[in-house]
Amino acid sequence: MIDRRALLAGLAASAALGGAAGLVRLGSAPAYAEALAPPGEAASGRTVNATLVAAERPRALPCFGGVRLPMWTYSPSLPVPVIRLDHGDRLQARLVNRLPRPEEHTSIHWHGIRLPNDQDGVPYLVQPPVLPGESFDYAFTPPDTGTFFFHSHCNTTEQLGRGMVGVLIVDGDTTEPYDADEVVLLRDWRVNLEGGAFRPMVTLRGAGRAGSYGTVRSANGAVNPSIALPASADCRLRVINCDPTRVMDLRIEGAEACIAAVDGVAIPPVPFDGWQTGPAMRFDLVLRSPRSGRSASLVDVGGDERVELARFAGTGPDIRAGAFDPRPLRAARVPEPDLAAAEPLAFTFADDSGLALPEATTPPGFLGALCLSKASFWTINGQMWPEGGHEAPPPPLAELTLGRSYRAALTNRTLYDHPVHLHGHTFKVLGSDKTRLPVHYADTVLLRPEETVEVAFVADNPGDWMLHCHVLEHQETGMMAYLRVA
Ligand SMILES: [Cu+2]
Repeated sequence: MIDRRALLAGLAASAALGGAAGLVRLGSAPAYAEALAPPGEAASGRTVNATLVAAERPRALPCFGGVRLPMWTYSPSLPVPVIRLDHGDRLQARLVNRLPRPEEHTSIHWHGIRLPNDQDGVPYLVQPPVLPGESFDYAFTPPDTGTFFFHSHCNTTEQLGRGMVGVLIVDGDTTEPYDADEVVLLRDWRVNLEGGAFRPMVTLRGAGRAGSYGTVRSANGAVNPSIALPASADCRLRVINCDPTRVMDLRIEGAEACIAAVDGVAIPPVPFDGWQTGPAMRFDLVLRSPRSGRSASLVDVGGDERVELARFAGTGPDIRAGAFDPRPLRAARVPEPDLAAAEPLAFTFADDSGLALPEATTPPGFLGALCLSKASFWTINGQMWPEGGHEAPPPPLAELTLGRSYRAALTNRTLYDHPVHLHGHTFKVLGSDKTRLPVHYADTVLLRPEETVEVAFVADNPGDWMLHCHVLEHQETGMMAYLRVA
């Protein structure tokens, strides 16, 4: 149970820090300070049931240009299933494995949800792998509202690469309804459309460098779609980067917007001037949509050339005439770390410098059942996720005391980006030695080359929790470990 006074004190401190940096509009503070009640108090008594059948379903997404590809998905819903809960609802989800390849086991990791360890979906570590023909039942009540997603946690490069992703939204964080609420799911696809096939999801060259990029970029399964929004309205956009590989530098052109949540966790609205968004990272924008007949764009300026990913078209009569002053979300209930008493930790993300990076582009051949590649390139604190893989996991990288606050320096000693994800907990992101960021909370933190980001968190969730890079080829070639909280 969170101490409400401690939570509010922490929020006031965050607002003061942000205010000092000139980023937080003070007018937003009172509504933002209306913290969410714990789901126990808000419990709806409702259970939402979902059945997710992992199977091969040949489909032609709009971004495939009419070509059907052997997608692996959780449901016939395209581009992905969206599970929507109210805060306090219990989710009961049955995963059925009907994947066509013998021994292609799977599981579901509910990314960013602070759930009980045995629901976290990491095969071998917290649950048995779910083999073809088998099923597994998940049940939990998400403690936080926000924008989340789910995916498998073994051979994820291929399973997610072929389409096995879903969105999980927990409602109940608005202080006033927005005029629209849209998911914008961003990802690339590694496809050979002429050949009607997926390209190999893993290459040695990619795995040892920035990852193997997709060849077709998409938003909600389409190339640069036009998303209709009510005109001149305050619209919530839930932007999710579920790409296996690509870090996007996302901007809005042609409209005013504020960032209202990062990785599902509300922050006082901050004017949006771009967000470096690594794989698995999300943010919620409130966008004043264009006037009727006009459009705005979501663009990625992170690569060699600017790429327009989606357009937002103002449709119907203009809704709002006044100045853009979006309502904040209600404050989250992530426990506030005690920085004065926090124990220091340091995690260094590096490459195995003894190894020359190969030029070959042949797939290294994944040991599917062990959840790791034969090739290893990456380390955390000098340790590589070893050959025994998930089935015979190494000792934990660190053993943390249940209930204690920790302050961790996450350092990238490589030439490549690493979005670092910790399961079962949410970081408070304190600062970076390279990038200026508002104080915010996140479950996945992007480390640029040679950057150190300081985070803090309360180890309040007992169990074994993965800490890994979310560039999936990096994860599967060594950059993976776990922390034990007991
Ligand atoms: Cu990485």
